[in-house]
Amino acid sequence: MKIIPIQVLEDNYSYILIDDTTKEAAVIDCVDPIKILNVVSQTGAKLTSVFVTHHHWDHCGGNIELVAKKPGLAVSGADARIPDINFVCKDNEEFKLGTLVVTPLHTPCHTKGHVCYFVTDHSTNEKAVFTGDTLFVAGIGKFFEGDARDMYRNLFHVLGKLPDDTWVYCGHEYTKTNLKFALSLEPHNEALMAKWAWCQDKQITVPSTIAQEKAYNPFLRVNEQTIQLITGKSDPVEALATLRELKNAFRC
Ligand code: GBP
Ligand code: ZN
Repeated sequence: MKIIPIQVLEDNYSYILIDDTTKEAAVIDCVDPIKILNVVSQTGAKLTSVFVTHHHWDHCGGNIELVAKKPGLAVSGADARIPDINFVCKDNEEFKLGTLVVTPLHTPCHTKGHVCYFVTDHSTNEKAVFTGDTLFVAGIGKFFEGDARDMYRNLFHVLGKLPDDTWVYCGHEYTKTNLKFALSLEPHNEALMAKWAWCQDKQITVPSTIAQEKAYNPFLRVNEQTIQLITGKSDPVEALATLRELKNAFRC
């Protein structure tokens, strides 16, 4: 599979996902259809689908214009607030993009209808997950329509169960500010220091991997003693709630 990150708006990511075998393509989160169609046309692939992570306009505000330009697109998601949605995907119910296998993972919390898309290429054994505003590099999304218990499930029972070598493609470029917050909590975490040094001259910091996120993302480390001590919470769900509040208040 081929994945092309496209920077849109101030700090959003859209992605083009291409099945090398059939040249079928999907766009993950479309807010700037002109930009998307330009990139797709340069690849020679055929755009057949839109995978929407959640209903916020910066992730699907381009749907209507895109579908008007390319009638017949399959628009997948799990929230009736998504413009032009025509395929409501069920949790864990696989579908295909060409030869790629796509597993929608329901991850309610940032919004009630949030979906992450786990994609497997069985011809190369590559795996990728598009995490929208649920999991960022070194951070997570705000809890607009859920609570810490919901996010704990998303992080530890859903995304954290994916293979360690799954590539993580998130919905915003927030890496540097997320790492600053993480370093304020765990200044001696080696994986964190290494990621901080690595990202300094990078404009695009995706993808990471599930293994990397487990090593430096504080929200995935609420079962570690360091994070429990700093939050003063030995219950990981409570620690997660406290971390979210600390991040909301954090100014770098
Ligand atoms: C900052 O503090 O650096 N740029 C700001 C944060 C995702 S976008 C902006 C912010 O709040 N971003 C959201 C988030 O989850 N951030 C994680 C974090 O700060 O740790 N959005 O555009 C946001 O989801 C939106 C759109 C929100 C429509 C509500 C509606 Br309704
Ligand atoms: Zn959002």
